[in-house]
Amino acid sequence: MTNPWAGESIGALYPLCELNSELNVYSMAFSTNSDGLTAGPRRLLLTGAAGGLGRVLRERLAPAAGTDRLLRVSDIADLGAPRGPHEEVVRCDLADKQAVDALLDGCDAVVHLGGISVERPFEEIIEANIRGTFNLYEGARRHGVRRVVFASSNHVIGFYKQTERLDAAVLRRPDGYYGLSKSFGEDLAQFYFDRHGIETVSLRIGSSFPEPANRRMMSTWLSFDDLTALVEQSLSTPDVGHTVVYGASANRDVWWDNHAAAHLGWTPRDTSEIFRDKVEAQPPVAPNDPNAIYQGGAFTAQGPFGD
Ligand code: NAI
Ligand code: 15L
Repeated sequence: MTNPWAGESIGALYPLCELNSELNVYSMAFSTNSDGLTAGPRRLLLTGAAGGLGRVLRERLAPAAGTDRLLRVSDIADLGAPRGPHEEVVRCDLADKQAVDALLDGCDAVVHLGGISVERPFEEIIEANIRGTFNLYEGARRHGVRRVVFASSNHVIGFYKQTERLDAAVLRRPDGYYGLSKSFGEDLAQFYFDRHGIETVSLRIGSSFPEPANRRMMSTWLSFDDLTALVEQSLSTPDVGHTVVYGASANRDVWWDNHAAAHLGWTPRDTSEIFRDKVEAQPPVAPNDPNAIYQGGAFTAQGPFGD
């Protein structure tokens, strides 16, 4: 029995959640059809599907032909027509609570990439990222969605120095309004697990682009293949509760320790080393440049806006 999204046990995508009051944790139970597959609708929602990572995952998370799985892709931007019978396209502003409620209807799991992905004035961040992620979890609660993979960011810990080594338990030190919104998203994830049993894997993504653009990204780079494997493991691993994992490839000078997320069984395969000569041909970065000091790099020095 394979999961068309992950090649792993399909059961993890369609859990029925039961509260174990003695342990005060939610445990997962699975119901199966006569064909051995898990019952219930089989629909994965991908938000932010028009963005850089959304375009990658739209293709890579597409269900295999011949299955009855569906991928529902959504964005505030145009996504074009559905790419086949396995795909549904829903244009939706995450800040619109009613629209987001309808967006979650019938979904089993969500990969939540949608929102503003850079530092911007708080008024913009609040709508797409704070209200938007709240609307997403409310929709998930109302429609019985059991699993969210949340695109958090390294900017929740951006004010740590590059000389420090961090695990998932460190105090968050957001480096701007954007980082604060991702920090709020992680808190929402924890709350909706503790209160409602909705499981989340929060991915503190480093820099996921075709290649690292600068020296800082030699540490933070996450290849698209490693990202895809991380998302697949996050969807299919049972009993994740709220797991926080850093998303970086197996780079030489990685700053992050993922021992607390070992249960995801994710091991990055790629490394930024193959780009070192190209990146180091760039002019050197001054020692007092935030890009050389802080894990969040230039984000630590952006804003405030409009003063
Ligand atoms: P992106 O900016 O290319 O894509 C974000 C998408 O969200 C866009 O298509 C945009 O139209 C959509 N969006 C914005 N506001 C929206 C709203 N109100 N309603 C619905 N959709 C809205 O960003 P990218 O690079 O694809 O990143 C995806 C996610 O991963 C983002 O949440 C970002 O914060 C996070 N992330 C990405 C990293 C990277 O290196 N690419 C690093 C860390 C986090
Ligand atoms: C992020 O969170 C952003 O979404 C992305 O555009 C990059 O800036 C990345 O972090 C980074 O830190 O390199």
